[in-house]
Amino acid sequence: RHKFWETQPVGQYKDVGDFTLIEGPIEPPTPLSEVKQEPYNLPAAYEWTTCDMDSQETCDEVYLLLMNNYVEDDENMFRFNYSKEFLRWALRVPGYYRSWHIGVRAKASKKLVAFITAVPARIRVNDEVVKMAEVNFLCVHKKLRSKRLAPVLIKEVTRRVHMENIWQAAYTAGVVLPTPITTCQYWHRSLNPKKLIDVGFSRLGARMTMSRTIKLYKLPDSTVTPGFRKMELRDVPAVTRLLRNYLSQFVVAPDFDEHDVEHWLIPRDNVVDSYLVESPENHDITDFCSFYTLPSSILGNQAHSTLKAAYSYYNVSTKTPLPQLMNDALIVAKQKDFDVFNALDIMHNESFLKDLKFGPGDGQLHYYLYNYRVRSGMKPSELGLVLL
Ligand code: NHW
Ligand code: EN5
Repeated sequence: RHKFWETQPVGQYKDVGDFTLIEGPIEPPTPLSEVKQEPYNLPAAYEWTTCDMDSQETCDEVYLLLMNNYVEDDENMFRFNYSKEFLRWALRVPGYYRSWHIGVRAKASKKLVAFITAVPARIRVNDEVVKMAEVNFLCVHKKLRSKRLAPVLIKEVTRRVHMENIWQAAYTAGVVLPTPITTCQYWHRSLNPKKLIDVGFSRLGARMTMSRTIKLYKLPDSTVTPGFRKMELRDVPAVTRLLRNYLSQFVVAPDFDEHDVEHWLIPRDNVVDSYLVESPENHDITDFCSFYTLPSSILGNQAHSTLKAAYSYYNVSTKTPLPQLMNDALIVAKQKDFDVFNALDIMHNESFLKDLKFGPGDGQLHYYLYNYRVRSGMKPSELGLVLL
């Protein structure tokens, strides 16, 4: 069934529900001297390239490859359109390796035709903090599909990760592969229902008119929680403490230090937004919420070309009830002109999804680990990790 994945150190279907298998690496690291020194072979017309995301020109090429060839929904109505600034943020992370930003070019035209990336991360699985690679942005040009190029890209990124003495990875996909550690559901909260319906992202409910629908999704003009404000650089120590403490309860979660928090959570225009609640009494930072900006191209609509979507990122509540905190996040997202607010059913998100009028989407997101086994039957609510 999976000619490539059957050969890889990932949980295999035959192992699902086998509780005798213990948690941890599937295979041990090999000595670095035994890691293949040369890149894997590509079909003769193609060559490897390392993509320097500091270069405006390379960043433009990557942006265009993804804009035209990256992930679509199951009916090919929308395609992710990660911005250049977003790609820079996602790829130039603390301790990143330029060699992990891998492209494939046509030798003749030098055109970029495929891409895959990894960035380093410390991920905790139960009691172990494991150095991993987070793999993302795997993309093969539409004209080169089904030629088994993806396994070559995956083997090459694996080789380059091994060269840095890292032996595990985390990744997500909308497709089922051997074998998910858990499967999450996408939920959507309409902010601009008229546009969502016009472009086919959502439908008018039964016995609903447009004006009743607009009224249903109306939000207050301003946030309601006293002390709710944008996160600033001076908040990094407090937010790190809040987040580390919160994430400690999940089975799989990132092990963020202050450098990570500064990179991943300091607000960046049109990339990531973070808000917190500072107690008006004692100035304690008690709650935190964040979302990232990921527009989608609307394929073949006359009136609209982009759908502006916010994706729930990391949220922590200790004083403000999570539904109230997230309602404030919806209010700022609406102020910033987002059309929809998306969230997965991970962490404690289920506690606000229904109350805040999110509805389940038609997409799922499967989470995977490479060369690491975890107890099977993990629930999405036990997951504390968001990948972009
Ligand atoms: S998921 C988004 C992936 N990208 C897209 O969906 C973009 C649009 N599609 C494409 O560009 C987020 C192509 O369809 C792709 C496949 C390139 C997806 N993950 O070349 P062939 C990520 O980026 C397997 C993993 O003929 P293609 C995460 C498939 O099962 N494997 O197909 C990426 C089959 O293998 P099998 C995937 O359609 C994580 C083989 O590829 C996959 O022309 C990567 C077919 O290859 C997917 N999303 O190209 C893994 N989609 O065994 C990282 C298909 O079933 C692992 N396949 O025969 C860790 C590495 C690091 C380890 C470090 C220790
Ligand atoms: C990982 N880094 O399918 C990325 N999105 O539900 C790779 N559906 O937007 C993995 N089909 O349900 C990506 N509207 C996997 C996801 C790929 C993209 C995808 C889904 C997630 C999505 C929308 C549009 C469907 C269009 C037709 C959807 C319904 C919204 C409705 C709003 C009102 C309340 C009920 C729900």
